[in-house]
Amino acid sequence: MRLVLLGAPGSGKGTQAARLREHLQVPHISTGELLRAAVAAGTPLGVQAKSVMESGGLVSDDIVLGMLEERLLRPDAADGFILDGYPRNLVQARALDALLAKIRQPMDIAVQLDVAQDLLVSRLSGRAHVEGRADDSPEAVRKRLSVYEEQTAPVVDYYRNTGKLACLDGVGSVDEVFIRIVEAISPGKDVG
Ligand code: B4P
Repeated sequence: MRLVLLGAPGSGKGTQAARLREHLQVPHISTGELLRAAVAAGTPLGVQAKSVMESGGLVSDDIVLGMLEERLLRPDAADGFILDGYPRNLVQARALDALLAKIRQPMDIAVQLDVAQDLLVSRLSGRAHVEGRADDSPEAVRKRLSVYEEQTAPVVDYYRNTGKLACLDGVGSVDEVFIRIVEAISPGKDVG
């Protein structure tokens, strides 16, 4: 299965993708994690991405697409993947369609996790205390949420128009949300 997870920062994409990887036995590809690994390794790409990420902005489309293409072409992604954190704007959504057409792996479903803004803020500030991620600071979180509204929310309509979108309630325990996703992606389930 080729699945895209959509949702605001803090909506639970990374959390659910980790569980879906076990369930579907396909790799979890997170552009945020790929970028954080590049930053930690101090690669030229990481050096370029670091300050943008810490401020809560989006890294340039070209950098992220190149990184994603390289990852999707690895053999472990040949039978499917869970894509988390990409696409984040309409340019990326169109680039993904073109890339998947090129490698003949059309997407099966996009799942959007819907969570109210005040809960997103409280989840991310909780993570800031536990993990100390630089982009979970209050200023960066504000910026990430406004970038989401302006640039990423239109991607949801883009997928709605393809008839491949499942919009799910992302509020509840991690288990409850997981069960909703598994039901939505089960064979024969009508989406769109
Ligand atoms: P990401 O790593 O994608 O960060 P995120 O949106 O915060 O999502 P994440 O998956 O980490 O968090 P989750 O909601 O699971 O991106 C980081 C940065 O990288 C971006 O700001 C950008 O700069 C850059 N970037 C990434 N992709 C890019 C792209 N395509 N183009 C350009 N730039 C890009 O979890 C959040 C918290 O909620 C956790 O603490 C979790 O424990 C908690 N939580 C989850 N589910 C819960 C539940 N059901 N109940 C209670 N808490 C829950």
